Amino acid sequence: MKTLFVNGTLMRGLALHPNLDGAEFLGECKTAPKYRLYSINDIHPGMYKVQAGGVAVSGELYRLSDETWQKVKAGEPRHLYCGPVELENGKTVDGILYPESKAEKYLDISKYGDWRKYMASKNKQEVFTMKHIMAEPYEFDFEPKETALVMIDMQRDFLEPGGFGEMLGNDVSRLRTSIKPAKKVLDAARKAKMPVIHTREGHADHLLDLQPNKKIRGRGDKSIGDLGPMGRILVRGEKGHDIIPELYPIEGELVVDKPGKDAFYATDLEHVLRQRGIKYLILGGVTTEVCVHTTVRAANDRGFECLVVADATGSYFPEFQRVGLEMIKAQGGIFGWVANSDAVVKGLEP
Ligand code: C5J
Repeated sequence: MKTLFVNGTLMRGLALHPNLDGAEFLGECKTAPKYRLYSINDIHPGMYKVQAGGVAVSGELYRLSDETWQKVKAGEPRHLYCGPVELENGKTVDGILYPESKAEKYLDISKYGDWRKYMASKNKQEVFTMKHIMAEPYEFDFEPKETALVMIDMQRDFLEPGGFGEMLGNDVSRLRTSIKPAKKVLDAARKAKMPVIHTREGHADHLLDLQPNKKIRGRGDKSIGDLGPMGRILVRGEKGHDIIPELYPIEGELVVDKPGKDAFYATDLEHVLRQRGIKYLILGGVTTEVCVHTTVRAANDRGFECLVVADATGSYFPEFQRVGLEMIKAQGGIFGWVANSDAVVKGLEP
């Protein structure tokens, strides 16, 4: 058994640390005043230890089985490390620490000492300035501070020759036209310091999160979990499951792993968006009629205003691409708005 300090989660570990599934919540606590706290693109907090000028950081304590502890260590990005964290009561436990060199480029929020207090104060102080993107069926009005870019499933298994999409008999070049426009929008969002979230469709290596109907659908020789040219098909950690190099997430961007077509199903996406105060989503990705559509519909039902970047999406079927986009903006924008990448990039300019 291990005890782990987690800085600033919001829902007793369930929120930003899916790796903590199965951990026992022991209570809230503070560190000794020896740390600095950073906001990583306002998506999650990071902290590191200092020799002088540190503050006490609020967080939560968990008891973990050895197996969960291994999952936590394996699940954190490579540049994060687990190390000893000194608590206010003098005890030392393990915690997730951020190297000082990596934290430097992010906003120092140490004076709050608490991720939740920082987020609350931010929401109060900010001056809101609506912006517009020329879209269909009419202008998309959005508040940049409440907007996130969501890139859906830009994975090798869907976009690259040899992947699952091609094994199913599809022509991947139809999806690859979306890469350049998606990169333009990604760059514009990064420049505008807008939160960026990438999703990946896939399953744990034990496949216990794979519904039997999804496993057998298609009646192909091979299906999800079987060995393909890029590793086990749509299995997390395999080459084919990862995001294509052209659109690879940069540090601080959130990657949401989803077992379904809907990015809200069995993920913490909604919680992350709500706690960040996000109300508007700009979406690209593949495929238009499957995961983009399912996610946009789910987001719309949850009250998010969705703009789909037409040329940053793609389908293996030209008619589905056209009709998929039509359906979003039909009936006065029944699911949301549609615009081209140029209009989105223009709308994101300062
Ligand atoms: C599919 C997806 N098409 N990301 N997945 O199976 O659209």
